[in-house]
Amino acid sequence: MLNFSELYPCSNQARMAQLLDGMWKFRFDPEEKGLQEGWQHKLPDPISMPVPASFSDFFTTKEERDFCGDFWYETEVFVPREWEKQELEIRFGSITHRASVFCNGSLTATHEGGFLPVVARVTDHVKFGEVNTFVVKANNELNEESLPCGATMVLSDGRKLAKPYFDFFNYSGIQRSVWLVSKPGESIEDFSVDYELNGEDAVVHYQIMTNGDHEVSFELFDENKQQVAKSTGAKGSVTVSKAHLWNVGKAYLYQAVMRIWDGETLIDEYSSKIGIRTVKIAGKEIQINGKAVYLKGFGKHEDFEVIGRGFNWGVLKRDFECMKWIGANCFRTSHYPYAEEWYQFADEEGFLIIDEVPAVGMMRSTRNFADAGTGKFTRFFETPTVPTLLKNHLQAVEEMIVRDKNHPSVIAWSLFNEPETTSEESKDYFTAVFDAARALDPQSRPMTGAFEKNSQPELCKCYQLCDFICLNRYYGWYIKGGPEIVDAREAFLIEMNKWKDKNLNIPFVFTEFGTDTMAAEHKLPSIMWSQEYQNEYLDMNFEIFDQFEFVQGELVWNFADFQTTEGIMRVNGNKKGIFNRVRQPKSAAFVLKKRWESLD
Ligand code: GCB
Repeated sequence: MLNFSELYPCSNQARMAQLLDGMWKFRFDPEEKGLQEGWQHKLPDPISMPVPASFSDFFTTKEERDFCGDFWYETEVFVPREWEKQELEIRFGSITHRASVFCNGSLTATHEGGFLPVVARVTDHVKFGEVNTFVVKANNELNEESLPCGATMVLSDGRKLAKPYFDFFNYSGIQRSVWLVSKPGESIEDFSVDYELNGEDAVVHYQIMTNGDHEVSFELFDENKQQVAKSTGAKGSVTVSKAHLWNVGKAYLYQAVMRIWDGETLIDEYSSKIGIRTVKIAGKEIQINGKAVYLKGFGKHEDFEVIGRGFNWGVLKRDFECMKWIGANCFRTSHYPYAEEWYQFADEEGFLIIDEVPAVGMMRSTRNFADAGTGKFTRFFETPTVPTLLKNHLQAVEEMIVRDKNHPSVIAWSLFNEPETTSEESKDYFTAVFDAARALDPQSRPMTGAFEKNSQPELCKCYQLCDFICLNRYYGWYIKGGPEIVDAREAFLIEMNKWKDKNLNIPFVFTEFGTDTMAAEHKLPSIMWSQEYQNEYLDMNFEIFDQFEFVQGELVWNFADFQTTEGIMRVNGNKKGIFNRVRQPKSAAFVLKKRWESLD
């Protein structure tokens, strides 16, 4: 059980939510002296820093861009006297990767993990009718106990440097919106919904979690704001007759309004959009509302010029427009849960999401791409750090499922990306993760994880945990690229036939396949890195996918070029985007558009 409410902030007659985004104060703390020197009260000699944003790409020196260690944020907020009888929380969409939150100098919350909300109860520390100081001490070091996994090295000049076991740049900071929330002492802490379709009608099972005993009501309103169902009690079921279902590309959202009552007097109110739909794995099919859907789309990143991983509505809007134009219906939140606004918009647009926990880098050799995929075994799940890693993994899974469970767009949970899966230890580890996750989702959505090349059918000990299997495969890129693509095709076919021979009778989705491609590079005949090669590679992959009826989806890697750690495998970032980093199409975008439109 989480000891804080993850509900997205809203304002109504019982609650107020004030957005604290804007220019904050900021300071690096390479010597880790901030706490002793009292920075939790006020930052000495701060610089300015936009929130939300990653701090790295604002700077013009490498020392600042690549900073690894402790860093601090501060803002001042006037808290009105009218809020005196309310409970107050400061809520960060995320702070990467760990944080302590201070209110007027007092520690109010600590949090591990950089991609899920940090909520601090500050009621006992704020001064009503006055300006209050909120300070955050954050840290972006990587290790093998936290998610995502990596290491931190110390350079000869004493500076720390992040060494991720993954390729995306270790963007850090307050990367999502911050809210000051005022709500009643007795309040709605969480709610969940689940659906059953019954002919033209739908039964909505609901549960409302409060921290008190007063009477609770639940109402549903349609898009014309007409009430379509009402019930009382913290747990119950309502029937919506002639229900409008939420469908792929055709979203329909009802408004759920929950209230706590003391007789006729309102104590608390919370409302949220919900979409009535079912998700089921039926044999080899992924079914939404009982109908098979083939997943078409992308693995993405939260990544853009200048703001790094910072949330931005404009980037979100452009990404959805590009995804609709190309005929996509799905994306995976590789490799961490995204800002909540992504899910809200996917709910509105009828997009499907595979929601991924930040369990990436659970194989030491992935820090060196030349090693990854070679079968080199690194005993990742046999080290003394594993119990703490598992604890943090379970916490992230719980926070993700609690946060995202009511989004109709979320159709599956991805509980890892490319870990070692061939040892008994990995099997034990992931069995614990899957068992915990299954107990958390009121909608019992399918659970999966993305497997890399070493997780071959005859070796992998973890695919058995999945309701459908996600494969990340690079035959024709990391394996037998360029002139060897004919052999890549053969090797790919051999692997696919091995999966086929297992007769698993469950769907497979390709969650990664792609080639690095320079947006300006053309070559006839093609060579690797040219636009022509990306197209040939995609055609080869599609020809294989289409031979196996259990392949029920293709999420190409990646939606757009993105920033990575520097190295010999990357040219100012990963260039596997179908769009470049500023969201203009490469030639492959037209290949995908043609195929995906024809698959409708
Ligand atoms: C992978 C990883 C992804 C990388 C990608 C690549 O297997 O899951 O994070 O970006 O390969 O391009 O190498």
